[in-house]
Amino acid sequence: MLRPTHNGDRYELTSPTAMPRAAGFLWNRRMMIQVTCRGYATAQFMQPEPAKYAHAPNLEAKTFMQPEQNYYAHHPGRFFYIKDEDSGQLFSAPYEPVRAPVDAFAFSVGKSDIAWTVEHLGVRVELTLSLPTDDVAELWSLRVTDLSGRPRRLSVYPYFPIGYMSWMNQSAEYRADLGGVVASSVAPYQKVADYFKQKDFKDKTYFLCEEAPQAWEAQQHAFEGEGGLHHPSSIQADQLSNSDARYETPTAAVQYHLALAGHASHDYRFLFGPAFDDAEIAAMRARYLSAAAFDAARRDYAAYIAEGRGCLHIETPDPELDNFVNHWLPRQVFYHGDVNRLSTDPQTRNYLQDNMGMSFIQPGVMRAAFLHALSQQEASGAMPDGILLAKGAELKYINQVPHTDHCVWLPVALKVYLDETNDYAILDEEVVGHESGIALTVSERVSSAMDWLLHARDQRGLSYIAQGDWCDPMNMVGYKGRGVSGWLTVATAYALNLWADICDRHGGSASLTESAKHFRAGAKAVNRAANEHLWDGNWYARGITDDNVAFGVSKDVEGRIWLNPQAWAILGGAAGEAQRAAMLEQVERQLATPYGVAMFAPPYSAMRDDVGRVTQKHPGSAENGAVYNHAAVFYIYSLYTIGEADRAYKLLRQMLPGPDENDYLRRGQLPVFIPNYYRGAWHQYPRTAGRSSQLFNTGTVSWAYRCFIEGLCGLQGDGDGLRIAPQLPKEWDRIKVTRTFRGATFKLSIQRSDVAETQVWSEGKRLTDCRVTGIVAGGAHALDVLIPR
Ligand code: CEZ
Repeated sequence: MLRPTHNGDRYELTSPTAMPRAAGFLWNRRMMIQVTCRGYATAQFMQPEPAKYAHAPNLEAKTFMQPEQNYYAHHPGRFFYIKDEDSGQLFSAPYEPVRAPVDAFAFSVGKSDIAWTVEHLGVRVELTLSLPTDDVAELWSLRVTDLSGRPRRLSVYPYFPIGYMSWMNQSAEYRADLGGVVASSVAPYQKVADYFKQKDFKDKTYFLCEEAPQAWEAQQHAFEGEGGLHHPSSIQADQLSNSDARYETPTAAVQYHLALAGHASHDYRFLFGPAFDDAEIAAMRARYLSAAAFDAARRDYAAYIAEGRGCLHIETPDPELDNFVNHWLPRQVFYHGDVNRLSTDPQTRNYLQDNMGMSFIQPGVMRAAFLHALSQQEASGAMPDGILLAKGAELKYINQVPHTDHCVWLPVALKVYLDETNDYAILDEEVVGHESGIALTVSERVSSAMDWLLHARDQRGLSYIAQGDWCDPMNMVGYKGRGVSGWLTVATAYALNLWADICDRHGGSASLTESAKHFRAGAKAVNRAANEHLWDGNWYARGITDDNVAFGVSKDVEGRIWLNPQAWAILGGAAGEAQRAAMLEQVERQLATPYGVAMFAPPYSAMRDDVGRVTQKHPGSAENGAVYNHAAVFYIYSLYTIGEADRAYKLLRQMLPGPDENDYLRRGQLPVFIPNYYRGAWHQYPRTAGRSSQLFNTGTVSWAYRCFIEGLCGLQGDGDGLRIAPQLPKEWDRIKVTRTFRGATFKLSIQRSDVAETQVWSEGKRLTDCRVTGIVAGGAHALDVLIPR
């Protein structure tokens, strides 16, 4: 039902019904599209805010990308009906809207294209979707082949619904001069000022056909008639009716009469996308709509995706894991780092962590992003809620709600970058504040952010939460100005310690040495406060509300134990050994599920108005006690820092769907990305536990990649060297690893042996401290690593 193909470059699903929401996604710097195995699609492009060119049939709310999207018959999608003109039988590829039980089905997700092969009624339909690298458009190719061996008379109908474009003005017609259906609209607005903002919008949607069709429908109702999408009236007729849409819902459907000799094939190509005017549509046609241009675009786009190939290749006893780590995880890291989730105002913590992942792929991108983020630092040292990326961009949605954690992510992300590059010169770089015009060095700015964190604490020494921390919907713990975050408190200690280390390593100046002392002392004080006010006996509390009620504590019936404070108390050093042992045991006892570790438990069943809207989400979904992978990966990373190799690996593996079929079915997702969550509430709602959110936007991936590189394989940059300290799970005897690092290639064979401690051998010599130095770009190192049994 499910298998990797093409040496892991593709993943194939051979049923359209087993995992109906299984999807793949493609993106470039201007657009992204997610398509399900059954043909439903969600696409958006940047102008510069996210916009759509294929809409739902009703007025849609504008929102950020949501988890667990539902699909329904009229959901936007890309469909191809095939009618046998001799028998009158009908089916559609990939599967919707007809849902005929097809004879053969393969949904094949590649890194730079998505393809289907569907066979029914003695006909094979092959579809491929790819994107150009720099334009907004979908490139669709369709091949129809006879399998029966006899001459065939078919009708082929691509159907690309365009949906409800605008309540002000929408229409569509077939344009013989442009060679396809063109729908036009006016993006709705009411304020005069918006007219000037929107007047250059791409308000047209085109569906262009390389080969002119025999007939078409441009109006949704004319297409469907009384037959409905399963058996559209216009398809029941001999010929589509050549309709137009005049303030009626536009659609794009065309008809080809196709006579095929036995075993013969016919190829079609289509272009679908938004445009400003006819001239742009004509230009897109000229640029892309031919066999040669499709091929060129495909090669070009594959080269773009290959830029994200990552720095790690593993061969372990788990081939499914290898496939994910070698092929798909770096791709998802690259997506986040290269296009910032296609947002013009990414949340500061997302922006920093997404770029943190780029340290492993294109460190220059992380460097530039880090400087850019710092340029938006406020005079107080605080970081804003979001980082503006485009001219005229504004803080939207959650970025209008004050969160207090954004400074924490500066040293966290910087540490990964410095380990990967040893580019300590970045600390002396001057960054001009975009509002103040004042130039300060990176180290001055990070120090002032750390001082802001130290300052934003109450008289007990605990960090204020305002209307949220890492947990966005935890908006009512501190909205009156007094509530504190347990997680942010221990995370502040982690950030301060990280920054103190960085200052020390950079060394040189007396002021940096002073800073290191100052922040280390600060971290100590913060940790002391955490232990005094937040330690609940076996774990740390999640926070203390405005009205001085500790929550996330043993007496809570819901929301009793949260993962984040435990993970970051390990990282930041608040937790001593005995505390860690107690926490780990409780996490296992209360938060473990077969699909990963839950973010907290038990989930809330009703509003707690001193915690906030997180408690109003459905129990087990999203932040209300799901296996929220971002939180899980913090914990996993923290386990690697204390040598808990087995616990860490178990949870890391659970983050990926599979490898057994039942697990795939339950998660409902292909192992080509990590979703932001799997449903939790394993005890309360076992039926839905494990279900994937299908949302591939998640801060998880940079950390997950880091866990594989620095944790499992133990290959972490360290000043001028590479430290080697693998942490294999006990069930593994040996692995092979190839890691590129600072331009050099390391090939390692890691195996268990009768040694008391890890030994690293290079060309017959044992390295004294398991650290390779003298690394030069282009160099090649072959290492034998022996680890204790
Ligand atoms: O957004 C993510 C954020 O992008 O939620 C994380 C947070 O750390 C990330 O920065 C945890 O809260 O507002 C909401 O209720 C949403 O659920 C968001 O919190 C959530 C999005 O669904 C994910 O894209």
